[in-house]
Amino acid sequence: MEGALTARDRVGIQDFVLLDTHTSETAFLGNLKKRFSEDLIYTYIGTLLVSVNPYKELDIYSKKQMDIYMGVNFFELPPHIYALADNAYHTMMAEANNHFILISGESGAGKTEASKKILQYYAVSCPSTTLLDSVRDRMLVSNPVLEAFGNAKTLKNDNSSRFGKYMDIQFDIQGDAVGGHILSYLLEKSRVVHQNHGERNFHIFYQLVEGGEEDLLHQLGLESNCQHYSYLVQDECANVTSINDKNDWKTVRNALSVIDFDESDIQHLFGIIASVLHLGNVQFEADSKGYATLNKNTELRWVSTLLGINVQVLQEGLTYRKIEAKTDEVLSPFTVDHAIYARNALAKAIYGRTFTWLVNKINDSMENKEPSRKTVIGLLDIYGFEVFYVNSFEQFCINYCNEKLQQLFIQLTLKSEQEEYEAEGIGWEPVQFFNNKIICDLVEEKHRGIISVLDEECLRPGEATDFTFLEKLEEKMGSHPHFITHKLSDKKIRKTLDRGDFRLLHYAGEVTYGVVGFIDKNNDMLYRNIKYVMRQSKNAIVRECFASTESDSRRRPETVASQFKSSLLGLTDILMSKEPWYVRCLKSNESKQPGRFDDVLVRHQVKYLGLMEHLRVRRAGFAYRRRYELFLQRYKPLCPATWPHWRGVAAEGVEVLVQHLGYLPDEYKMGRTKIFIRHPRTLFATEDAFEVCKHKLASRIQAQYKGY
Ligand code: AD9
Ligand code: MG
Repeated sequence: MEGALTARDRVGIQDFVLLDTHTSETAFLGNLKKRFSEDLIYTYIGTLLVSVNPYKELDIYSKKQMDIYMGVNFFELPPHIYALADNAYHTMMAEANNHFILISGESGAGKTEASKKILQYYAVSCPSTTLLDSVRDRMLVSNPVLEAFGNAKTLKNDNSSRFGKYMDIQFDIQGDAVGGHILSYLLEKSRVVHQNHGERNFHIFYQLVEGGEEDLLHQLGLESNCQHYSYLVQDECANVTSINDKNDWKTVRNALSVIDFDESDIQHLFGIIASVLHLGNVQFEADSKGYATLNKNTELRWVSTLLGINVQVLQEGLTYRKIEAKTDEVLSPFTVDHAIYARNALAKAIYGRTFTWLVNKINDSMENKEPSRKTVIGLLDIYGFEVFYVNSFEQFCINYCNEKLQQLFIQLTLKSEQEEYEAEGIGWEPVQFFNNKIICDLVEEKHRGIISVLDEECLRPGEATDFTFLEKLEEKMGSHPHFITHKLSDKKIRKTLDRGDFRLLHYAGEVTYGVVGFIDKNNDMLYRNIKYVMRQSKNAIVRECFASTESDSRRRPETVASQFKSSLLGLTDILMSKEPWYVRCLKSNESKQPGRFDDVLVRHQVKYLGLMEHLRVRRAGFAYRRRYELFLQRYKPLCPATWPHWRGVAAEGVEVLVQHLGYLPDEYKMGRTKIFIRHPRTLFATEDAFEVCKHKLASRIQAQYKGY
């Protein structure tokens, strides 16, 4: 009988910790599915937020909704990304420390959307002054600009992030959002010159060609037709129903003026985008000796005009390599294949460096120069785990990055949580979990990991090939339980592998990588003479991008994978110094259909993201812990025996205090240095009492609690 259904039957449980059936995967999925069918895409596991992509617009992100969540205790309202954002914000304000929100999940699960919602919440809801409005506007519009240059349609997601993004949002002591800073990670540059079937190049190219004003296109020598550009038509999917390039162009164009771009910056920036398109159309022919020549060079002329580089110099840069002999320089001509390679390398370099320039420019515009104390909330939105039919170096890097973030999650939740109970002497039944450290080591270990083997091969130019790299891997990794190749596998598995493949058993599933292109992409070579040529550019951005900050010495530059590895280690350090919050995004189905919940797909993600283990630790564990001294310092006005001073040992003061507040024995435990509180509700009640008390004793207390 419909009427007999309770709200709980209908909408499920909003916090898995409260799910009273035993913590089985089936009960977990049942609850997620029930909520999803009611358009309730968010569910908590304690303070962790699980989000299931609805693939349809929901009316839950209005200003009115933001107001509802502002300053309200986490568990009093239905789960929402705003509640998590608000909780992180208020904790940051109360504790005056730095936080970060780790948003994870596979490609298309909804990470970028979640990170945008959080940023909007801070920009719209936090206290404001007119002066600050411009900083906030810039923070907000930085998104469409970076997405235009750094996102693209893939087979998994029409707006897939092809770079990793970590953004600090800075707050001043009053809680105003006063500035921002972005760190970007490894852009998938190869997309500029090549896209797999069914995928597109970066959005900005289509936006410019489809949406650019007639005058502008004329100035840039562009035709208003994507089909004309070989870098855009490789997969013949320029039009995507979910994307409106013309409208997006207007948004980006408008955003650029908000972020302090003057007309000359804009002209130079679009000059670069257009020059990349023209470069893609530059064709070479073989002369009688088989060397590359340029027959029809209209396209090259456009590149030359737009970049402000002499056409002869440019042509020479694309068809010859300068080799420095003992006393002289010798020009060595390219074959056609070689020239195409050099042309593509140049297009990738120009685009990649311009992207970095753009991030720096956006950072300048969001910078807050006030020297006052600031705290930050960091937002991490990276490319999600991905498996395609063909996987290459790019997927290897992206999936390695996801392994690292999973490892961080494990360290901060499952592992350290349990280690802390042990260290604090809290009785505890350990929860078993799969630790993916073994896969991280397989990829990154010094001298022995896949990246080291690849780097070693990259040091043997002329001798090493992608296949010798594979052989070395087989020698070194042979018996590793997460690594197989055609040669190393048994008959049944061998059928599923090509001779040029290696397969990694990632935490999120198996991925087969084709080795072709690994050495080349890891070296990311750009001939020195073409770099010199670029430095002569009259286009200010190009000149800046190729300015000789990188040493011209003969020392080998760090390889792409090694650079990426170091930047991820740096990121881990940044995150480890802050307090974590988690959003785990789940993909509801593979075909991007609104409202469809694919049980098998969701179950798989719940498994590999370790959500059940997290729930078990949470249910049996303690949501909140604080050092005795800090806990007492904050809440001592709530008990006559501890106010205004407790003269004894802090732990005893805390015991007196919580007895006075009526904590039940099951609700908390006393560790060696900290009090552990099982459920946030208990703490929220204490916090509410503290707020009331603060108002009552306003002047006396507030003097003591300045800064809280
Ligand atoms: V990737 O790793 O960058 O390839 P993301 O970032 O995880 O991936 P994204 O946020 O881009 O995925 O979401 C993919 C698409 O799902 C969006 O373009 C939306 O169409 C859809 N989506 C995601 N989250 C929501 C939501 N909260 N409400 C409605 C959503 N639609
Ligand atoms: Mg994304």
